[in-house]
Amino acid sequence: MCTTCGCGHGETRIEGHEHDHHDHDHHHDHHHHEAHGHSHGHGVIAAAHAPGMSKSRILSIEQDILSKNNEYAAGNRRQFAARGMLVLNLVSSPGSGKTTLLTNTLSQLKNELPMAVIEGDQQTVLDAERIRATGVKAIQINTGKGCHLDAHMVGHALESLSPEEQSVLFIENVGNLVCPAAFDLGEAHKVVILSVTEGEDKPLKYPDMFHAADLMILNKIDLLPHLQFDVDACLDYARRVNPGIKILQLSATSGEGMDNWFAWIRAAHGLSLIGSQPTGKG
Ligand SMILES: Nc1nc2c(ncn2[C@@H]2O[C@H](COP(=O)(O)OP(=O)(O)OP(=O)(O)O)[C@@H](O)[C@H]2O)c(=O)[nH]1
Ligand SMILES: [Mg+2]
Ligand SMILES: [Zn+2]
Ligand SMILES: [Zn+2]
Repeated sequence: MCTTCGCGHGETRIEGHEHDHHDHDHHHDHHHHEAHGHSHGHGVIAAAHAPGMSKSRILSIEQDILSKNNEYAAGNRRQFAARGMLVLNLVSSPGSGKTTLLTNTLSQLKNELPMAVIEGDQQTVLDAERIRATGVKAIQINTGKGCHLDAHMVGHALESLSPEEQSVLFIENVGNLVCPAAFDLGEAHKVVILSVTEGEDKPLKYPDMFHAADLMILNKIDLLPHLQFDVDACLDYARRVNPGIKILQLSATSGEGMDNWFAWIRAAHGLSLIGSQPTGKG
């Protein structure tokens, strides 16, 4: 169940993770770093948009879903901080080039930084297989009818993935420029990828996502000579929605501009290491 679009939920499958995922409410309060063998589903409420339900009832269900998600996200974030990990949540519409960007990034940086990937799609393990082909470990979450990853799914994926201390964890969200904006996964930054084939107006049409992101990657710039895409207007729209957004232009296939992205990752990783320095409390 998605609070944003009201789409289905409750069919989540995580590679190597044996939970039942039937739709039912569950109130367990487990910590995701502890193994747990309970059986529960990930669908919080199956029929929030049932006909006849009052607006205030729907609103309270939505608030409940988001506040539960925020609790799980806070737990993930504590775990990431304790392990000195940099976690990036990659969000975009389908096909903007998230997996291509990741495979090229992993190939370039794997001898320099420990890295791991959580892949989110409705169906298939294709993207996780593309990632694993680089030699970097990855785990696939399939959301079924769900339209975004949530913090609870990510917590369970972490149990199977067990990323290294001080690693960079990339989370590729389900391709969707709307719903993933509302769900904190515990990441340090949302990174929104927009490709030039999508049109320069997307930051204005889907402002929540561009508002939620700290970095925007304008991808597929190798195609600009073939398109009518106004780069300056696009950057202006993104900054209107989010004046603080950092923007990088690159091509994940030609490699142009990728060095700036690598530099951004190195800088963010350095900050997450500083954040995890012992405070003297033991
Ligand atoms: N020309 C060009 N094509 C690209 C670039 N980046 C990705 N592509 C192509 O865009 C298509 C989609 O790329 P993916 O990396 O699968 O996109 P994605 O965002 O992971 O897609 P979903 O996971 O399905 O949302 C593929 O055919 C890529 O080869 C780029 O910089 N330039
Ligand atoms: Mg992908
Ligand atoms: Zn949705
Ligand atoms: Zn659980």
